[in-house]
Amino acid sequence: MKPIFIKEVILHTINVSLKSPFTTSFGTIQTKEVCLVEVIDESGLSGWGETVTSDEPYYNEETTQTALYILKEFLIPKLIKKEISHPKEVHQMLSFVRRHQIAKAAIETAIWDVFSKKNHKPLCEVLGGHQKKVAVGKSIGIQNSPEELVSKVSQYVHEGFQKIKIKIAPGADIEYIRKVREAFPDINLMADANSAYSLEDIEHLKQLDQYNLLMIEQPLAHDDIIDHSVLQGEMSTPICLDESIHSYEDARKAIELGGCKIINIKIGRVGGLQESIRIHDLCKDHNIPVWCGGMLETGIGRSHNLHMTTLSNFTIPGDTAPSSHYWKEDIITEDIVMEKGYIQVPSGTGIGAEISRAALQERLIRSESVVSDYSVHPIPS
Ligand code: OSB
Ligand code: MG
Repeated sequence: MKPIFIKEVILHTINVSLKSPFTTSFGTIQTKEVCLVEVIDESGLSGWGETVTSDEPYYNEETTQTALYILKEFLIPKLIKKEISHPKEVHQMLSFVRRHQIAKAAIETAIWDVFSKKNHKPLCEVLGGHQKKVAVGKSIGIQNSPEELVSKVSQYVHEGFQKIKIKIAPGADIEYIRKVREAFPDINLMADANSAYSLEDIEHLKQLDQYNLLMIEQPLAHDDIIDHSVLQGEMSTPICLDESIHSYEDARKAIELGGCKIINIKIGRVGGLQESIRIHDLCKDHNIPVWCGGMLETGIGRSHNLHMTTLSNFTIPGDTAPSSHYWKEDIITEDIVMEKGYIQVPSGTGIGAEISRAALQERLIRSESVVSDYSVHPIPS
């Protein structure tokens, strides 16, 4: 396949607003800044990625501003003006920077997009995926009452979503799940705690076992694997890890320790598509199903998620609802559409989604172009 040579990188910082606030155990999101990364190859083709950060370091330690800083000062100087023979090399090239996975993923995914376009292939084909359509689930933020939650669930079940994920936290958990399960005895239902509990809550959490949940996502600390393995020993509901998994190595250790039975793969959280593929393959070898988590992305990030989800071990519906379900306006020209709970993977080259320059302009805070590998910092060769 043809290599690419990065001539320019443009960082477009935009502002996006949610249709309605999204509440998790760490807070409420209403608007956020996102940095769209445009990588331009010497032939003039553009590839797109996005920072799947929020404005505050509450889900993990990165924010949109830290990602921008790391991109400008370290990651772009390392990659610009270089020939890249395959995007699978990029993660390794960026390993001189410790962590900052979301910043790394933003540019790595843009490189996968431009590379696929240059080679006239849809991204899923370059990734090795075969599924033509992906099953879609919906993540619902914490609601004011169990009744409001049941009405939201009802709406999404009727729209055809194949899995319903409910955010829980102390005070908004057992009763909320019980009411939803009573109203919908047979749906694929799961809970996401975003680290709101500790091992002291074992007896409390065990009450969830009676509701036949597909899984409980990240009940304990964001940086824990060991306590999760203790909890898994006590609970029949499968534990899925989200926040704890930042790399292939984290996944390997979690599986070895029995800290989870399912893994949520987020491209941003693990530093890009190459690391996502490695985690996917590792899980497949260990009979650990995976699914694609969401980070309230725009249509760009959502498109990357769709292509990744075509890999064979993505057997559980992902949080891949069209971004138009969340944001007032998207920045891609054609809305992603869900039909009967599935989204067709775009067949065009790369991610198969086009940026709307008009929508981008409307939401733009600033665009910064980088054309040189100059940095005040020593960048290891
Ligand atoms: O834990 O999965 C999570 C959003 C922001 C931060 C963390 C999470 C989420 C979601 C969003 O659940 C789901 C989506 O994007 O559809
Ligand atoms: Mg989660």
